Amino acid sequence: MQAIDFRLYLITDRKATRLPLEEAVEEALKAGLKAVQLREKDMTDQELLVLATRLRELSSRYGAKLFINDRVDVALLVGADGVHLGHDSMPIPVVRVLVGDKMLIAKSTHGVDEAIEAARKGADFITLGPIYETPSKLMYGDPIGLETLQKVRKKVNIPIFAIGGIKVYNISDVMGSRADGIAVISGILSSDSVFNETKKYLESL
Ligand code: 3NM
Repeated sequence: MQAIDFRLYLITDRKATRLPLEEAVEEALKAGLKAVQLREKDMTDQELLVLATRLRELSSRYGAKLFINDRVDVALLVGADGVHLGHDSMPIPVVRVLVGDKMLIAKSTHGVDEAIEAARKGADFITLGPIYETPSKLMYGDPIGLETLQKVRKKVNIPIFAIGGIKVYNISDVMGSRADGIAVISGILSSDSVFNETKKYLESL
């Protein structure tokens, strides 16, 4: 089983960055990023596979882990390090049969019950959010706040990555509530310098 040896988990959204996505991801990798999730839900299968293949090459070159959102088939094809499942994805135990023990399985969760369920079903780690307001608020609902993070922490033993509105200035609050790491889209991808901002996040962690 692979180790969860990172605390900053960058999630892609090619619409959140002015740079071509591969360039933005490479900037973050150059700055020291060790885990990235490809999450582009509105691409054709062919486009997604091309991008996944390129991100696999890039992440391997920089010694970083690559996760693929939802698409177990794409994750297997490109030799990703893990797959990140959402609410409507295949169930964790089914995915475990497909990917075996060598690939990590992450699950998005939004509250105490979902987090407990993900851990029970065998997720290797979870994201939990949205902690704060996020640009994509409509999709994720109201912020759950640090209180929910603290509650989940008491109930699950697998690593928790806080997500949703995580910025450099609130990292210490989030980590103080005993998250194991943070997952970020806009704070990094929409910044003026992806390289500099990634450095700032990593330093604050
Ligand atoms: N998942 P930003 S919040 C992709 O709560 C995603 O599960 C969430 O974007 C959840 O870092 C979110 O720009 C968006 O706030 C995170």
